[in-house]
Amino acid sequence: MRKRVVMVTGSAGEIGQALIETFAACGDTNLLTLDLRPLPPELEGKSIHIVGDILDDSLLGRLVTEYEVDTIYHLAALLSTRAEFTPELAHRVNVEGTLRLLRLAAEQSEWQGQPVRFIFPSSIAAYGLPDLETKARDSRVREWDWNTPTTMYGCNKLYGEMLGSYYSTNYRQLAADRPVMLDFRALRFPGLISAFTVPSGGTSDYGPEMIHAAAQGKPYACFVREDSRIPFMAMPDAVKALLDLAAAPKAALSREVYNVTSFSLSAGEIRDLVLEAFPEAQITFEPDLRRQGIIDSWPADLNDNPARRDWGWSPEYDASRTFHDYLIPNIRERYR
Ligand code: AKB
Repeated sequence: MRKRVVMVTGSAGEIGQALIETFAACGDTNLLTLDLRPLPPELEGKSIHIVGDILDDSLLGRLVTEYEVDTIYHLAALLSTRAEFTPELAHRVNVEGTLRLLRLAAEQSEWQGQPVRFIFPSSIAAYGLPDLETKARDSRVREWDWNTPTTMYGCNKLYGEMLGSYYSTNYRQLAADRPVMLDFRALRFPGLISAFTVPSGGTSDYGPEMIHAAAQGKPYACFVREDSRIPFMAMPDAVKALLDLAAAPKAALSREVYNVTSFSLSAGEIRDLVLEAFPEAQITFEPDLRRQGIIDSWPADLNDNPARRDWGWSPEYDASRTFHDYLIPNIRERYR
């Protein structure tokens, strides 16, 4: 008999590692994790980990002969800055990879006779505001506002959302016998900040990089202007959002894609919070005009009312708790 599992792609990444820790702490889920890289030693044994590529059809084929997939957290992606340097590779991983996982979930749903849940982290990169005046005016964007991304990653995420919607509502719409379809749910995340991992390849990375550099006594030159403002979220809230959305009753959901956010800070405000904890920190601002352009096109804040209303989304970490209770003590400990 095939083993029933929850599958996590991109599991060696920032969200993946935090998700594995959370599942392992509950102890009642068989986790099948997949990534190009092995997991860090502290996560070994907490999942059945496969080192492999989501673009490898024969690997995916082999996995479904051995496992019955209950839910997929499809986290594998190339982030926004990295994707601008390798746009075609980003398209392959972010779009073709997502398509392959959606097809796997569609086949599993049909074979099991019940919908496989497909949880997809999207991003504020799905938005593209045309200028700073609009960004200041339309500060709390709704899901359907400004879906005009300027980056390859943003285009990939927006299209990934649309593909997920297609597979969950219109897949094989002309077939005489409509299959059982998958259950697609997506979150548009703000910039995420973890105390335990440092991001790579993103454009919102200046937030976490500033904090991790200060804790190590390293100078940090922030690549965006002091007044640059985007929303952020602490990693424990990101994991909570994924799990809460996955657990929500289908009937409560009025949409497939939900904004979620916690707090919004300018780069200068992050610097001030970092200086409170690390008064010796050397933080300067040396904007890189190209990366600045990406941040300027992302919203200053998100309207997450539908998530609050439909499935009770409520972050547990505001800016103060994120810094004082989560980031500063854990990061201090990490670099001690
Ligand atoms: C990035 O900067 O690319 C990501 C994101 C906001 O999705 N952190």
